[in-house]
Amino acid sequence: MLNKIMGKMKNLPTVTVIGLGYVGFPLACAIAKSKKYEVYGLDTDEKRVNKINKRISPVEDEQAEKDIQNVTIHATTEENVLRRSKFIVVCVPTPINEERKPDLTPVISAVESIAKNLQKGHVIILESTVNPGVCEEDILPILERDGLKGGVDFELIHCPDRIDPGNPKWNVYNINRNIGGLTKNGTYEAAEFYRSFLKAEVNEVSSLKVAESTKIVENVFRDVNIAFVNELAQSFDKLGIDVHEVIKAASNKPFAFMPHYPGCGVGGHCIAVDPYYLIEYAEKNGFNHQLLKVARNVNNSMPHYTVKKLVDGLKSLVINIRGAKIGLLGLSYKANVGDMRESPALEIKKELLELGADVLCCDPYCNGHAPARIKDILENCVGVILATNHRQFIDLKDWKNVKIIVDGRNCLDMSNIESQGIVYNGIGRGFSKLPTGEIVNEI
Ligand code: SAJ
Repeated sequence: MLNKIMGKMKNLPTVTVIGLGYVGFPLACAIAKSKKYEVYGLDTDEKRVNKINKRISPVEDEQAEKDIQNVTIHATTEENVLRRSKFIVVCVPTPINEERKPDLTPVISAVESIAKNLQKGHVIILESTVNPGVCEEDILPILERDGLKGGVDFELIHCPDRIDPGNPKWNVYNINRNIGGLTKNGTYEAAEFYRSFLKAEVNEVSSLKVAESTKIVENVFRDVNIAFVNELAQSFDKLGIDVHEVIKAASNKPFAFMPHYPGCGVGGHCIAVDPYYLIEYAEKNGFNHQLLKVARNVNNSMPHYTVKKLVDGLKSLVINIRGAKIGLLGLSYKANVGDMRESPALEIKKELLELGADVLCCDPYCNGHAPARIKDILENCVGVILATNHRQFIDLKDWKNVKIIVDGRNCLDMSNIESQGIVYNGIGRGFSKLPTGEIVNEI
């Protein structure tokens, strides 16, 4: 109570976070927890706003769910709150459209709201992941439309988010940040703002483009390395070498090797999306990112590769996929979260249905979309594809009536499965050994 009164008496600087999702909401909590700012949250989703004002977290985030109990965030749909904010932080999605082209609509809409309420002294910070050039070529012209000058009347900053949903160790407080802006002084002022509520290092870089490029490079690095092991898995499937064991062995090299793991595909709103932002911008500036495109194609081919393993495995058991009951374990894009954006499991489900399979989906984190229980699948399905390595699936032992399993995340106990006379196929391991021990080699 005293803090509240003191806060009012101290006339704290005001911060507005635009976009109260898995990036913006934990950030707003962290800023509010410092008790150095009056924090507003601006979102177009009324339900989300009402939840926050009732101290309910709108996202699955352990730290934020705790924080919201002890901090005050004034959530609103009213844009005029921007007028009285010193700092405005934009944390809206940067998706791709049907043609896999960048879609800046949410960013532009947030920037238009700011432009309508722009004041001298505003520090405007974009956290959303964008390709280099977006701040200066897409955002700045909108903000300067009515005569105020960036770097003079207001600051434009980029501080890319690094939230890793579901990560128990790394959160908004302890993940290092990079920050760049139109001017050196503006970058310093924004960096000091972040340092006032974070424990992590805040590294000032020399420009907006360098800041925009760091996050894209981090995520493209991951996509290319995943594509490398996905291609390796397809090669080692032919060679009968367990790629999972090879990667684990290579990981004991104490330097110059960073393990990534093959799987049924790459999902999520970061790794599966960010490369397209750089590919598109580079192309517009005369460079063709061949490697990035090949990596995207390899990763996008993995859902089909996974379904083909099931179809070939069923064939070797003289079972036709048409009409067969097939269990799909997992719909979300990664373990222990309920986010299905760009999830490879959705591609797998679509192809199974197109092949005429009778598909039962089970995902404890997306049960509105995947109502089947694990036991329904084990008792009724002849084939199973595991697409997401949720904790509820990885220790499954008694597979009851299942005849073939395709382990899309190489996370199941292969020897236990084969000891039950079930055909096991991983991604780069397992090779569909029949109960007779013969390997089905047309895969
Ligand atoms: N995946 C693989 N093999 C791997 C790693 C991931 O197939 O070796 C798949 C996952 O199954 C998933 C997709 O790739 O479908 C993305 O997985 P992810 O672990 O990269 O998770 P994301 O998308 O939540 O990525 C976030 C990113 N964080 C930010 O953008 C701030 C990313 O930069 C992080 O590297 C990543 O978390 C992380 O390291 O966990």
